[in-house]
Amino acid sequence: MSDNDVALKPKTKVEPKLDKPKLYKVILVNDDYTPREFVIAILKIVFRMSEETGYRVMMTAHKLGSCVVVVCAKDIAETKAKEGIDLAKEMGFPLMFTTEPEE
Ligand code: TYC
Repeated sequence: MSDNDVALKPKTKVEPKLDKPKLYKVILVNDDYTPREFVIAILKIVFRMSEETGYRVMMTAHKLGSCVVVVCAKDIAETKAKEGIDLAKEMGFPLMFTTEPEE
């Protein structure tokens, strides 16, 4: 064995275990005042939904009290919820979106 035959320790790279960022639900909340067509329009504009999907989501919230619109990163969920609320407020409607972490 020559002097150069040194056993090299295998390099083990320690990857820090990063927690997966939590996903957030944007929830559409029913109310008695916002017109159905306006709710659908907001879902189309803010969440890029088709008329048909917007109708189904609106009707689900109308009948059950609320409906999950989308699940996404926290900052996007909060921005979209605020966009929807602000657009409705501009038109004088109390339409509400909330956000909450997915289980
Ligand atoms: N309930 C409203 C009405 O009858 C329509 C509506 C649906 C409003 C869903 C809000 O999230 C909502 N005009």
